[in-house]
Amino acid sequence: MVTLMAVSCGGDSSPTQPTPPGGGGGNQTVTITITASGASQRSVNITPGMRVVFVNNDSRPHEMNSDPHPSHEDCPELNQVGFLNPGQQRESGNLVVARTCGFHDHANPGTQSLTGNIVIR
Ligand SMILES: [Cu+2]
Repeated sequence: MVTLMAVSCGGDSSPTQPTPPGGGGGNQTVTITITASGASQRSVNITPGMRVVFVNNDSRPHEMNSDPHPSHEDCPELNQVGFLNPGQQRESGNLVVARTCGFHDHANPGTQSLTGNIVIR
């Protein structure tokens, strides 16, 4: 189930969000919500060019990065999410390469419930 929310950017200072070049129809996102019990979708399937939005609905910060920990080099697009305070959300970059991207909470690398896989195909 994909929940698309129209969020009006208020005072939240999001970092530079690159506009996808010529994104013809590929401008879609999938949302992964983090709560005290972990990431809500821990396995998502997307098509190349889509992005993943991480929403921190927990009461503590999380830091979402690409596997492997700690180098985070598999899917640099996921590292654009990074540190999320409670209530914050941020998009990944465009995931254009067909592959599987693992993610984890860099602040809690041993917590299985905060890891997951994004399958791009
Ligand atoms: Cu890490």
